[in-house]
Amino acid sequence: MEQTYVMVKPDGVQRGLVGEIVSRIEKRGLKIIAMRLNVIAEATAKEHYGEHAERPFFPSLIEFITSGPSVSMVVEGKDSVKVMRAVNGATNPVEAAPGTIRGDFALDVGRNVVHASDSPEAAAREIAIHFKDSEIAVYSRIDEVCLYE
Ligand code: DAT
Ligand code: MG
Repeated sequence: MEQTYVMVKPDGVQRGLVGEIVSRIEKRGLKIIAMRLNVIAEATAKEHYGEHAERPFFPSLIEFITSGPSVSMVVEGKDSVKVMRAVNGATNPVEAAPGTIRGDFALDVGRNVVHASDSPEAAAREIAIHFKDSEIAVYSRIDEVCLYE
């Protein structure tokens, strides 16, 4: 089973969307195997978004992502990287399809509510940035016999 890193960004927390977003992940059949609410440290945010360090929006992205509490998760399931990107919708919410989190709850690319890793390699890197091994729970969900063929 594949793992991915998911974040409800500070705008999602402030707007009371944590439950809605967690619910969508759970109902899809994906399993939450780690979860934490905290204010991400600046150095952690810069490491997380390292690939964007040279982009003009990088300073405002770091300021925003560290501006208040966010919820970090490790999510596991079949093709979870691809599935979570689809659940989140397009980066620019204007382009995000209705039914996706961004397509239902966001309008501005700089306030797009959620993050999910864009590849299995990025997922492994991001999970290691945000969680220790001991914070990740290995367990079966009782509905897995119905979810998977
Ligand atoms: P994603 O979050 O879909 O993986 P990304 O990795 O390209 O998208 O960018 C990371 C975040 O940076 C994105 O969620 C919002 C912000 N961002 C991206 N492009 C931006 C832009 N042109 N202007 C402002 N913020 C932007
Ligand atoms: Mg990205």
